[in-house]
Formats: sequence, C-alpha cells, structure tokens
Amino acid sequence: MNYLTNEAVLRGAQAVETGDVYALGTPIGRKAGDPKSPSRQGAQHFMARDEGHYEAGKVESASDDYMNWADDVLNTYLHGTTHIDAPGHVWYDGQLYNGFDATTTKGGLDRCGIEHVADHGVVGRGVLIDIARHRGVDHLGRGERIELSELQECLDAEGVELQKRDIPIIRTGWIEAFYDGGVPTELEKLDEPGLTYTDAVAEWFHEMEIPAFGTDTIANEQTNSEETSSRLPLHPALIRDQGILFNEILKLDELANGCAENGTYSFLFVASPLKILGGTGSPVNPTAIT
Ligand code: UVW
Repeated sequence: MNYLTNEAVLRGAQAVETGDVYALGTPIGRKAGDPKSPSRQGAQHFMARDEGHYEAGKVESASDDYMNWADDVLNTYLHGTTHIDAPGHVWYDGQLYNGFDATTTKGGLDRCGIEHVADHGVVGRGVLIDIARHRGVDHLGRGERIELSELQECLDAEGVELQKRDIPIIRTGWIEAFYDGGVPTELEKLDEPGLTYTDAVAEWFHEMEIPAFGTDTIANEQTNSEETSSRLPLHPALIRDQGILFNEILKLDELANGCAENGTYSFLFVASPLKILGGTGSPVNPTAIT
C-alpha cells in the first residue's frame, strides 16, 4: 500500500479518457445466494423498521412529525462479498506481515488490521488483464492455471503496459459463471482458476512493486496449486510476505466489455475499505473510471 504514492494516484488519474464509471462490487443479499467462499455463511439482511412495523404497531410514529422511516441490519462475513483482505488476514510460522506475532490477531487484529488500509485508501492505475477474452472463452474452467507468461501475452495483445506500482485486475469470467449457475459452490468442490505460487510469480510481484491485485474469483488464485500441492499458497506468499492487498470477488464483465469496445485497458481504480477497527478485511465496491 505504501507504493500507492501521489505519483501512483496521478498516473491512475491520467488513465481516465472516457469518463465511464464501473462499479466492480457484487450485489449483496440475492435470494439465490451471493458469490462467497463456501466456508462462510451468506449475508443476512433484515429490516429493523419499515411500513409493516408501523402498521403492526411495533414502532410508533413520532407524534410531532409526519415522517416514517426504514432501517435495516446487515450481518455478514467481512470476506463474504467483494472485499479487500487486511495485511493481517493470513500468517504462518507464528508471524504476520512485518513480523508481528500471530497472537496479536486474538480478539481482533491489533496489527495489520483493515483500518490502516481504510485510512489510506486503495487508489492507483488499474490495468485489466482479461485472460478469458484472450483465451476466447466465456470463463476459465475449474482449477485452470494462469501462467505468468500468459499475463504478459495478454497485456501485449491488449496493447497496454503494466507499469510498476499498477494494480493488475485479472479477469477469468468465473463470477459470471457463478451467476449462470455454471460453477460448483460446495467447499470440497471449490476449485478456482488463477495464478499460483512459483518463485518467479512471487518475485514478479515484488519487482513490479504491485500494491494490490484483484480478480473475479473468490480467492484470487488457483485454489489447489499445481505447483505446491497446497491450497492457496499465494495468500501467504503475497499477503504475509509482501503486504500485497488482495481484492477478491470482483464483478468485471461490464468493465471488460467497455475496455474491449474502447481498446483501452487502463483506468483509475478506487477502493475504500470501511474503517473496521481490527478487521481482517472489509467489503468494498471498487470503482474503475476509464
Ligand atoms: C481465505 O481464502 C482464507 O480468505 P479470502 O478468500 O478472503 O482471502
């Protein structure tokens, strides 16, 4: 996040050409269910006050006022929709990012919580790397791997340069497949496509000084790594070792169509987490302005 300097923000602003605005968050509270990790429950949204409450006499209108109002409550995992992971979200060997002790996560993150990201904001030059379109498919298949070399091939085909301190946004088409009912959502079957850990991938993120990256999958990487035989090895390698912000569960179809129509794949990317003290992440509705 420290790489998102004034210069990086201005580079993002300079990428704006059309003024088109794309909201990259997924809807919350669909009756059919929202895209999220199957290890988490779906969001519960309920009304604390609406006209039904007044009709039933459960709440009273203020006698000196003509106005009634609606109020509601959202009970949700912070990672249960489009979200940004806090740097303290994952750890190994008892240490978080920057060497903080894992016991500092007890009862809420004393270190590396999302409020620090929220205070700074995630603003910079986003670059869409539309792997699904590059492969000529609606969406990548279960467990398919994206190689580092393919990112560069896709960028070359799009005619855009990913510069140091940019925010890569990788599209697989997976979330559209979710809405079409085309991907399994049970935990044991969660088998998403994406990048996976290799030394070269970790070094590339480091050398490119990538502050944040996003995808339209639930966990931003190939779920079951072909390389390490473990689940989600990029999480510890990038979040814990490098402090890179993961923006997951993005809805990228409209942005992708706009980029393809205009032939420009860079934009101003803005995502503001909520200031949840000690939070492990926060829902966001990121904005891409092309
Ligand atoms: C985990 O994968 C543990 O969480 P998230 O998907 O929010 O990164």
